[in-house]
Amino acid sequence: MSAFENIVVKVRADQRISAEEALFLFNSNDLLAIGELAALANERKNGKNVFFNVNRHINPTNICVNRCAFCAFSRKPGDEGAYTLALEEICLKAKQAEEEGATEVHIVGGLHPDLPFEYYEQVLGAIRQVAPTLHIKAFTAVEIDYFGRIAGLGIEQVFERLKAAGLGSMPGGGAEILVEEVRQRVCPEKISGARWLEIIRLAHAAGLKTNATMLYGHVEGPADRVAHMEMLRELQDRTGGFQAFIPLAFQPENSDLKLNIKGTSGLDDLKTLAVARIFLDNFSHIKAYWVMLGEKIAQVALSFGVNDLDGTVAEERIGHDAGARSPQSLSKDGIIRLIGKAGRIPVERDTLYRPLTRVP
Ligand code: V47
Ligand code: SF4
Repeated sequence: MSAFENIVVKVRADQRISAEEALFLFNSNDLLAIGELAALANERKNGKNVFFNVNRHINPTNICVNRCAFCAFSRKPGDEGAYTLALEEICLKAKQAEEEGATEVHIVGGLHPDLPFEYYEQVLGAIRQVAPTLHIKAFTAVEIDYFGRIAGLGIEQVFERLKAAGLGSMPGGGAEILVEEVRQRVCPEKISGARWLEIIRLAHAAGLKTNATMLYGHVEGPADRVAHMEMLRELQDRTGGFQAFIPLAFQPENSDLKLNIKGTSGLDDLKTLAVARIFLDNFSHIKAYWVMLGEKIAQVALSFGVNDLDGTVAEERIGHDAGARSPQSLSKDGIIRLIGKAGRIPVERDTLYRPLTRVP
């Protein structure tokens, strides 16, 4: 049997493929065969259902002590375009989101040099007060680690305090590529891959669900992507706390990596999503984040193992500061159309993947 046939046999039998086999798939250009296998793995878990939610992103500040080479969002204090939202502005955005039918706010921002930990507690508390029906998905593992350091608290205490203030779950950002040599090249000041995994383990232990992302299409190679996913698969075996895996296609404009790196290709985007679906057998959901992929690739991805299109998003900044050509938000009807035209069943979900039945 060929190496590929061996993989087909395993996937059909619902068996786990090895890291070497995932690497073999990355190095193959037989996109349709890989996609077919990923679609099989996905349909076994999710049938024809494709999830989305109605959400809004709020980025309280873009001021950040780090300078990740891929990031076009962050600013130093006093830089042109540097901002920090007042609590009232955050409340206004949350209230408006709730009125427009959102069920979730997604809150992430820079590592601000001066804001105290209490500011972040106040952000959560204020949103809970003005928009009590919203689920608050907030703060990457990178921010949680930072909060622990600025407040002089252990990570368990940070989670206790944030949960008490209204934190419902965490997004999957800050993972980038967990392999240390790659991290040293693209985000040397950021917490290590091992620390990212440790914070997420503690989040899961505190009862918080999280996602996991992978920033690809910069200086990493296929072996780094596989090593990254293998670390996630191992942690998921231990905790079961990950909900979705989200590959983030690198957007090169306005970042320090711009000069020598082009954006990802459609083939690479689809292959990465498909290999992820096949390799991460213990993740229920693979998300195509249309903001970075564009609507068209995100839609085609639904035939390559993907079962989640994220949400309406509203006011996305991180990808658009880096030149993403997608719109800043999609309407609920627009997402439903994208999914329906791909022959799939659109299912509006809440943050924890419970299907919602409500009058549109
Ligand atoms: O951690 C930064 C990435 C992430 C660029 O969990 C870039 O549901 C592409 O994590 N090109 C933040 N990506 C976004 C994120 C996310 C988004 C949507 C849903 C969820 C979820 C999480 O954005 C950062 C970093 O990896 N990023 N700069 C760039 N130029
Ligand atoms: Fe700061 Fe996050 Fe941008 Fe890195 S990716 S510079 S930590 S905002």
